[in-house]
Parts: sequence; C-alpha cells; structure tokens
Amino acid sequence: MLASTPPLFDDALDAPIREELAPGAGVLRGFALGDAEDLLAAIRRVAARSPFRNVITPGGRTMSVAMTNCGAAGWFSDRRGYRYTAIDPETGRPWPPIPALFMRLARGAAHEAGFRDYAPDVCLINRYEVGARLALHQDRDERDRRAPIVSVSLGLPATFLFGGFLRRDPQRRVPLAHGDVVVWGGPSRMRYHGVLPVRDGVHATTGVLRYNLTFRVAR
Ligand code: MD3
Ligand code: FE
Repeated sequence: MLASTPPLFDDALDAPIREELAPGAGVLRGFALGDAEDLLAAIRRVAARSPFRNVITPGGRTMSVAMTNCGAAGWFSDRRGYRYTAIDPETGRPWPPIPALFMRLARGAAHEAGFRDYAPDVCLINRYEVGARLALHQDRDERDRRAPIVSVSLGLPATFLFGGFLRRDPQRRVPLAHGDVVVWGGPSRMRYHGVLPVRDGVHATTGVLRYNLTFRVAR
C-alpha cells in the first residue's frame, strides 16, 4: 500500500509571509512579532528623550496622530511647513539615534522584500489613540524617492488605505495587525495612502494604542 503523501507545506508554518499588494509593495505578516516587546521598550526609550507630540499642519490643524523620531533627522511640521530637521524643535537637541534593533528589523524586512543594503537615516514613530487617523497623502519630503519605506505596525489593528498616483484614484483597504511589516518601494513608493480612524479596542501589549514605525531614506 502507498504511504499517504505528506503535505507539501504546513499552512501555519510555511505559508508565504510575503503578500504582494502592487509592484514593489509587499506585506510581511507577523515579521516583527518576535521583537514586539523589545521594540516597544525601545520606543519608550526614544520617547523619554524626544517626547511624542501632536504637530500642527501648515494649514493650522493639530494632527490626531502623535509623533516622535529617531535618526539623523526627524519629520516635523508646523505653520511654516513639513520638513526634516536634524534637531528636535521641541527639545533643541538632536533626535535620539535609531536603536540597533530597529535597524536590524528594517534591513531584514527590506532584504526579505528584495531590497539590498537598505540604510534608512530616519525612523518616524507614529502613535495612534482610538479615533486617530492619517488623511490620504503622499510621502514627498524625502530626497531619495527610489529607496523603499519600511513600516512596522504594533498594537491595535488599523485599516490602511492604499491608493494610486492621483488623489482621486480608488483605494484598497489593507488590514494591518500587530507585528505586520510592509515594504513600500519601487513604483509604489509615490502612491497615495492613509490610515482610517483606529477603532476602539485594547491590545495585550500596547493597551489602547497603535504604533507605527516608518523607516525612510530622507537625506
Ligand atoms: C504606501 N504612516 O507616517 S507608513 C506616514 O501607519 C504614514 O502610520 C502610516 O503613512 C502609519 O507617512 C503607514 C506606510 C506607508 C508609507 C509610505 C508609503 C505606506 C506607503 C508610500 C507609498 C505607498
Ligand atoms: Fe505616509
């Protein structure tokens, strides 16, 4: 009698971790799960030096997402405009360095998605309370728009809007959960995107918060 054929792969263990959204854009489900607790501890250390703040847009609105940065530069906004600064305008001191774990994770994810030698110089840390959202926008403040952006989701889940190259283009809704990492590169780099208001909930490790780390080559 023939032995039963062993399964070619075990769904839970060997399922493809890379989900292609569009050319150059891929989700690595759960890629940061093993590092989540250490990432959150590192976020706390960064925020102890450069606290989270709700910046003002050039139009005069206070953003619902609170932000801080680490790296050689940080993203900042006030009435004068959006820009990267070497000094945290709130503290008058340089942004804290990117923690080694952040760097390993970002490089590992970029490599997994096919981008070699990824060397981000900026990590923007977004913190969402329930109801916080990010309106549809393009990331266009970076000098090098060929380098991918790596984003890491922690805590409460969110629905990411993934649009096209024009603001009015239709958007796909991509659910992003704790530990998911997305690499946005190649032709997808300049797509419009946003985050729907975070829904009410409690996460085991972050409580009522969602964090997103966004790595970029800015300068
Ligand atoms: C898709 N943050 O800070 S980064 C941002 O969840 C931002 O906080 C999102 O968008 C967040 O600017 C997620 C994901 C991202 C970044 C750049 C992209 C997605 C992108 C560029 C093109 C397409
Ligand atoms: Fe963005």
